[in-house]
Amino acid sequence: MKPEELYQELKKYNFGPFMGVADSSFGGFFNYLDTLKNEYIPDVNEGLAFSRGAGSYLTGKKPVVMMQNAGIGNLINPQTSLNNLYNTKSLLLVGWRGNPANKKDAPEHWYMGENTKEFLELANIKSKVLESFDDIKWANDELENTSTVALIVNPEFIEKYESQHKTNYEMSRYDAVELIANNTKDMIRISTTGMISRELNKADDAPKNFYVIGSMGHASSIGLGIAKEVKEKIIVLDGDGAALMHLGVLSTIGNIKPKNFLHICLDNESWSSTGGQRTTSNTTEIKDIALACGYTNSRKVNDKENLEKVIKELLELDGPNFLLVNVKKGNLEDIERIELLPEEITKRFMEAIK
Ligand SMILES: Cc1ncc(C[n+]2csc(CCOP(=O)(O)OP(=O)(O)O)c2C)c(N)n1
Repeated sequence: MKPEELYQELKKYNFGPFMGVADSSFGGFFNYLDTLKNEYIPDVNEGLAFSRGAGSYLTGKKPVVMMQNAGIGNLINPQTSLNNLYNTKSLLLVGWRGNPANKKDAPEHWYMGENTKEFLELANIKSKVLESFDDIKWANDELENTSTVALIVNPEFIEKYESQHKTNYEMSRYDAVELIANNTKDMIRISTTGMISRELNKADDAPKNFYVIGSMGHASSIGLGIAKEVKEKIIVLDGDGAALMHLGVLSTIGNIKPKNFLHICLDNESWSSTGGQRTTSNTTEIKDIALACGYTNSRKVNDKENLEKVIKELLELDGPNFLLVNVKKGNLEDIERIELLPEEITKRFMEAIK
């Protein structure tokens, strides 16, 4: 199905506005919507997209909330205690990563992939796999009787559409990751979901690397849990999308004030891992938020020379320290998945930091 056809069909039933967090399964639909005026704004996490949708429903709209099935985790609370309780309504489009019928997806998608329908059902959300325009009519009809209905989208079912979102930065994310890796050798490094972990794995795989391949937005919290218990430096490699998804943790970090904590955010103003859709980081000064939350030092760089200089400086200073690195959107071509299974990452990491 072409993104523009899906959009036009949804408009026949007056659906809109559109909101959510991108999924590579149907990243093209996000990219298409972003070319339209006033139809779509990205959110920081799926739960907040959903409650924004509830707000728009209260004004008479028919919101469409879009997400990867991983985002169902962020959705459960506002679904069970907002839409389900108040009968505010939303149509969900949910990307089906880890669908057991498809060839093997990455490990972070296995459990949710096998249980997507069950999770939705348990949250009182009726669902159907999107296969034709009839399913949109079905969803529209169902919304007469219930608060939230989901159309599950198989990867590749919606055709690709190139992202039109442009940014102005020069340094590639991989160059930044490599430089950071070279300057933090043998340190404990916690890297975020998506390509940033893959790029760290390629640049300098090491036993003290903990790759957070799922749980988007949780890398800094994992790092914080470790930082409180060990004396060694902890380097967290975050993305802007991931940092924004659970930005509240900056307050906990600033409150606990671990001296050994360096939080680096690679900000490309995009969800590059899912196709380069824009995030809202261009209007949010995360560096200043970190400082306002109680980080000790917070800096921003956008070229290799300064990146190296500032990392060296921050590693010498007591933390928690924050470094925002502006990088180009885009991923290293043909980068491999991390070979180690998540449980092997845990075992190797625990041995290494003993
Ligand atoms: C809860 C949740 N929502 C969505 C996703 C899909 N997802 C994986 S990586 C990613 C983008 C991460 O963006 P960012 O942190 O900015 O890093 P970048 O890829 O741009 O380097 C998204 C949206 C996910 N894994 N989990």
